[in-house]
This record gives sequence, structure tokens and C-alpha cells, in this order.
Amino acid sequence: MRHLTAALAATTALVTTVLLTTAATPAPPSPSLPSPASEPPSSVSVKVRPGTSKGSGALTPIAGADRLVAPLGVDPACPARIDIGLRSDAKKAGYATAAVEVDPPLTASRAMLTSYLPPGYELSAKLLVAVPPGTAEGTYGLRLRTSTRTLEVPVEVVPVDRLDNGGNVALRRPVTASSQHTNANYPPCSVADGDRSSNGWAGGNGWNDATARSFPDTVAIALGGARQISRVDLYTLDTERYPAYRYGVRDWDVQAQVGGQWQTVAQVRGNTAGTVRSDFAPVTADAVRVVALASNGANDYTRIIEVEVR
Ligand SMILES: [Ca+2]
Repeated sequence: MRHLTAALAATTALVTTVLLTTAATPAPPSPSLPSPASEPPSSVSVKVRPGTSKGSGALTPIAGADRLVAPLGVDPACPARIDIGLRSDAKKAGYATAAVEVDPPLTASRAMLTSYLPPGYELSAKLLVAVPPGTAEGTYGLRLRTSTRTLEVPVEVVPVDRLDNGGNVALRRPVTASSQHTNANYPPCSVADGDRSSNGWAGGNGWNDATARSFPDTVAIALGGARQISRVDLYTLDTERYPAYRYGVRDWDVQAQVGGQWQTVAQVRGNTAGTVRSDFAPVTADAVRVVALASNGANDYTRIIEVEVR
């Protein structure tokens, strides 16, 4: 009975969080009063979406990928992330709960996933998996366990130098920025975390500077040694709610650090798109930076989701 009470208390607390998150969702910010941090951080929210129940009674743990690559030695503000969830094929609504377990020394951002679920519904949440310094390379276990089923997702701990970067030499390299907005989660390292999606803005997937209506703002990525590069792709904030033509970066210079000197290798002006590719004559550089000169709409902040360098 004590177990049941504790479980119900935990469930109630989480359901309350979900309801509050929904109720507190603010109206879109107006151009004159931009509020880039007004969305609740997505990393702590649980999303529920409808579906059709198979009526089997099963509660199935699900994950957004069949494995997770967790780089070793990266900024702890940008841990590896994976979507996890539960699907209810029950005949009736009820509480769905799974335990989240990860092999030490890795740590997970939640120990439990739980929500009230109607039949056929799925719940999902972001799980952050941190790799403490000194962790040995190798494959670790991540398990999502219900009372009857367990989903295993292997977590591969790999040093940055051996990541499969798809040719993007900026992936998971050290990032520094001129400033960082601190009223939500906008770490500079998020521009090199391999996640190009703007969804879940303010939840750690992109960088927002801290100096409203003051430019330039800069974000620099060290490339881990001298690399020949000729292309930079910039992903600025661009969602249905926060479209690039109102909230994205408008004007910027792309600079490469060559022999200790910053050189401008490309310039973008008047942008309204979410993604911009800049090609330039090859240079051998050990760092790249974006110098933001203006943003769209209220021209208030620089918001960058990802920078890829090839
Ligand atoms: Ca990102």
C-alpha cells in the first residue's frame, strides 16, 4: 500500500507539471516585445499524442532511435539526447509508468516516465544522457522498463575525434559565444550538437545571445586543428511559431581563423530563410565564427540552432 501511495504521489506530481505546462503556454511574442525565452524548456516537458489502441492491454516502451551516440569530453551543457516514450494499447485509460535506467557512470535526466494515458495514446519526453569526465569508451546500456516489458537502447561512448561527423568538422567541437541569455536553456555548445531542429526552442537546442538590440554578436567554433574548409551552413531559429523571417538572423559574416587571423570568407545579407549555405574559396582554418550583424523582426537577438562546417 505504501508503494501504491508513493507511486500515485509521483504520478500526480508529474501530471500536474504537464497540465501547468499546457496552461502556462504564452501567446506568441509580439514583434515589439520579443520574448524568446517564453516557452517552457522542452527537456522537462512530457508530450502526449493520440492514436488508435490495439486493445491488447500492453504498455510498450518506445525510443526515437535504436542507439544513442554519447560523445566523450563535450561541454556538459550539451549532453546527448534521445526521445523516449510509452504507448498504451490498453482498453481503458490508466497510468502508464516506466523506469529509466542507465549503466553507471552515465547519468540520465530522469529516473521515471509517467503519465495518465487514454487508450492508443503515446507519451514522449526528451532524455538527456550525461557522460562524466573519465568515462571509459564503450557501449553502455539504457533501459526503459515497464512492469512487463523492457526496451534496451545501446549508448555508445565515443571521443569527439572518432565521431562519425558526416564531414561536418564543427560537430561537437568547443564553442564560445559573445554572450548567452540565461532565462532559459540557450548554451553556445548547442550550435554544434548535431541537432538542426528548431523544435523545442529554449530547451537547449540553440543559442540566444544576451544583448538585446545590440550587435555584433559572435559565436566561434574551434575545429580541433587546422582543417581545409569551403562551406558553412547556418540554421537559424525557424518554426511555425517563431519563423525565421521574424526571429531568425538577417545579416552575418562568416569568418575563418587562418594563421591566427580572422578572415571574412562569406557574407549574408537580408536573409529570411531558416537555413543558409555559404560556399567560399577553400581556406585552412582552425576555427570558424559567425559574426551576427542584425536579426529579423524586432532586430533584437541572435538565435542560431546549428552551424556546420565542411
Ligand atoms: Ca543544435
